[in-house]
Amino acid sequence: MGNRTLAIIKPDAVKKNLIGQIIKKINEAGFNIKAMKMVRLNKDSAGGFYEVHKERPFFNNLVEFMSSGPCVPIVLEKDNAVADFRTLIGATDPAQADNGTIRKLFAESKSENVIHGSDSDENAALEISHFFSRKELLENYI
Ligand code: FUP
Repeated sequence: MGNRTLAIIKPDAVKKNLIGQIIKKINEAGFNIKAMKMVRLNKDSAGGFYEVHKERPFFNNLVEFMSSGPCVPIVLEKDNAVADFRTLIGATDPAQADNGTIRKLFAESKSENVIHGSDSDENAALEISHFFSRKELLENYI
């Protein structure tokens, strides 16, 4: 078991039926799936998740987009999970992302860029708790 990061397969990728291809890339890069679900965020929840960006000009669009359809939050485990997952997804703007990254392969714009990855261990812990209860993370029954 390594450390953890939070991924979200965003609504654009879900609409384009890319969930399977994206999870395949994630597993091939050595990440293990610890927890996963499909949810539809409302605007309050999407705004809360991206609270750090609330003064930015793109905030309203971001909240609109992230609540526009279901998304797939996933808790991933790997040594060096946060940094390695940021490398795997590539730059925020797919036009700037390295070849072979998930955003380069599948995303079309900076605002609708297919996937989220936590940017620090501290934020990973906060973001995981936004979506998953202790029970969902630690126990395997419902
Ligand atoms: P990232 O860490 O790569 O997901 O990027 P940021 O945390 O900087 O931004 C979070 C999300 O805000 C992006 F995924 C998409 C959106 N965004 C824009 O729409 N426009 C921008 O100029 C920057 C970010």
